[in-house]
Amino acid sequence: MQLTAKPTLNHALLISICTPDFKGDEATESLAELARLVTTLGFKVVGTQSQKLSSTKKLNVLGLGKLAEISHLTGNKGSVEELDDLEESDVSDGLLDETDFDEIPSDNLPFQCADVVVFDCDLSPSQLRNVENQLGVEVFDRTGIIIEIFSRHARTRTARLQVEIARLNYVAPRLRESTSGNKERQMGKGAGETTLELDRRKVRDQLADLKRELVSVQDEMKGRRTQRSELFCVALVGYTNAGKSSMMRAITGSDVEGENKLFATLDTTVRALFPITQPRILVSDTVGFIKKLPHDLVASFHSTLAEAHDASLLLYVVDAADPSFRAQLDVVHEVLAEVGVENSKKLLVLNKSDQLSLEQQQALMAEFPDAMMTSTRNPADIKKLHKYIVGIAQQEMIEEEIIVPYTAKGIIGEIRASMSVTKEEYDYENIKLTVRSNAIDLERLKKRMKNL
Ligand SMILES: Nc1nc2c(ncn2[C@@H]2O[C@H](COP(=O)(O)OP(=O)(O)OP(=O)(O)O)[C@@H](O)[C@H]2O)c(=O)[nH]1
Ligand SMILES: [Mg+2]
Repeated sequence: MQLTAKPTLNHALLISICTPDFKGDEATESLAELARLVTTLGFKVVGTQSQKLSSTKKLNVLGLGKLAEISHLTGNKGSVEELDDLEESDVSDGLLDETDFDEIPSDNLPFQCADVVVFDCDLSPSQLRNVENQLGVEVFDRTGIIIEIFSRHARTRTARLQVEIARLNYVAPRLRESTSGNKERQMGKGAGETTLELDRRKVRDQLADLKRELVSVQDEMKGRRTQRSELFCVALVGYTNAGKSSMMRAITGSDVEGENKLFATLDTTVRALFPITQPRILVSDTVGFIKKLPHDLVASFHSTLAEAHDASLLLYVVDAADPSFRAQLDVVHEVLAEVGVENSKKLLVLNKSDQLSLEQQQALMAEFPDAMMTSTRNPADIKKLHKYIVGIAQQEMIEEEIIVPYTAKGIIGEIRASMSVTKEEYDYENIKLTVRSNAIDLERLKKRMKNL
């Protein structure tokens, strides 16, 4: 198993282990999602296979029959033939009887040999090594795939650091498994230290360095957030590919990248709502979520999601055209609760309405009466959302009357540039402005007025 992906096109065979935990179509949906993940990574899916198991905890995750079948589909490169000679009873008792195997009907045979096998579940380091030896091809589990995508998509220093920490945490136990028994001495090792111990020490040191660096970067980010804290902030949160970045681009008039691939955004971007309001309203785009998001990755995105934590309004963007959006929304709620985001006002945004019929849209609005139906491709919807956001921001503002002498021209200009002026009255010496703004800005203004 290798985590530094190769640029060559890999032909992937996907394997679903159907445990009793899966309900209804969950296994099929999850496998379809895995196919999208694997495609995002640049692999070509050449086939899918499924195996029914009582649990994924046993050392051998594949039964003999299935193993032989998959070995055939991957070019018989591993040690599986030896297993053919074994009796069924010699194999892990976690497997159900061969007759109990319940194939997903969508199983299809690859038209070409697969050189990578991807499991739609997490495998322990020993399970992974076992099956890799049996098949003789590279094997990934779901977490491995997600971490690989995150590694490739991370652009800023913070995202890179967070992903690298998660990757090393994932690699560390696999490193132990893959090099155990190697007692060779190497340069740079301490007395009596094995290669494995040396490798582990290197990973530990690297992790410590990365964590230190992350803390300093996070302090910087925190500083920047504090500077903005008096402004009304909106955060776009949701499942990967729901359309958050597209929405961000539409409501801020910016060129934030939005792509039809999973986890296009790994860094938080912050922009002002457009058309610009007084005071400005900030919008932040965040990392997308996915089912079974590795725990380390959730933890590592804690700081990225701090934007959502500080937001006064959360827009839960869902791809309403995806039949599994309700389950996806549950995942979003779970992850946000896990990172401690449960504050603020919320709006459910049923996006991609252009993909729905009128009847489907009406049914969804009846099911979610408080939601807003949008398409990022419809300017009228973007206007409606802009108006909604401004309305909520206004509710949070305080109205005050400020009397400014005509002589203080600078201050009048500043008020107009940073606050919403709802009324103006003029007398001989002063201008009386009714303004709406946040408490901090108003306090600051009043202090300055006193010193005039
Ligand atoms: N039909 C349709 N497609 C949309 C709409 N909004 C976004 N998309 C498409 O959906 C895909 C994903 O959009 P993104 O904006 O990248 O999604 P995201 O939520 O930011 O995804 P991550 O960054 O991976 O979390 C892109 O191909 C968009 O063009 C919409 O309203 N209608
Ligand atoms: Mg995005």
